[in-house]
Amino acid sequence: MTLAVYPGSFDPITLGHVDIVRRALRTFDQVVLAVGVNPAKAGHQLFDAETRVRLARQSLEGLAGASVDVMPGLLASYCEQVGARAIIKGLRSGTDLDAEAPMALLNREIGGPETFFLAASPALAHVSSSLVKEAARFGADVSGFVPPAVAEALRQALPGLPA
Ligand code: COD
Repeated sequence: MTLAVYPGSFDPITLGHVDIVRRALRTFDQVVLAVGVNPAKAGHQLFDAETRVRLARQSLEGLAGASVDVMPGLLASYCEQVGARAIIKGLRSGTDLDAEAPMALLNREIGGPETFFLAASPALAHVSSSLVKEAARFGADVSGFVPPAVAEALRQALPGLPA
């Protein structure tokens, strides 16, 4: 049984994230989407960890082999704790690679497993949680970029959004 951890902030989960989980499951038996803390984003989140986990669970419902967990600390330690053989990351651009490559090396050097990069699907490569939130704050319909449960949660968190 091969288990991979897909870590991120997931504030909130988007269709880009769901696509990465679905595609990772073609190679790994189980994929745990781990809702973690990115120190650069801490304090700026729209949704608390509990809500991000709930939305991720609703978004991955029915996807055999996928599960969702909270990762409050170090990714490498979490991977050891759950017996993960791989870390999954999605790459949308060269900018993502520049940010992710040092993390992959550091995670390996501190005892974590290898990182496997999946290229974003072209149709979703422009989608990010940050852009979705920004567009939603200004009243855009973002239902084409996020699962239905997330679109509903955004409507509740940002009451100015169109129904
Ligand atoms: N298509 C494909 N992939 C995508 C898309 C898309 N449209 N959108 C995002 N992704 C990918 C991202 O490239 C990333 O791989 C992943 O999805 C998650 O993205 P985010 O933005 O939700 O999450 P991040 O980048 O903020 O997550 C950062 C972590 C929480 C993973 C990081 O800070 C971490 O590992 N924290 C734990 C503490 C730790 O161990 N630190 C040491 C790190 S070396």
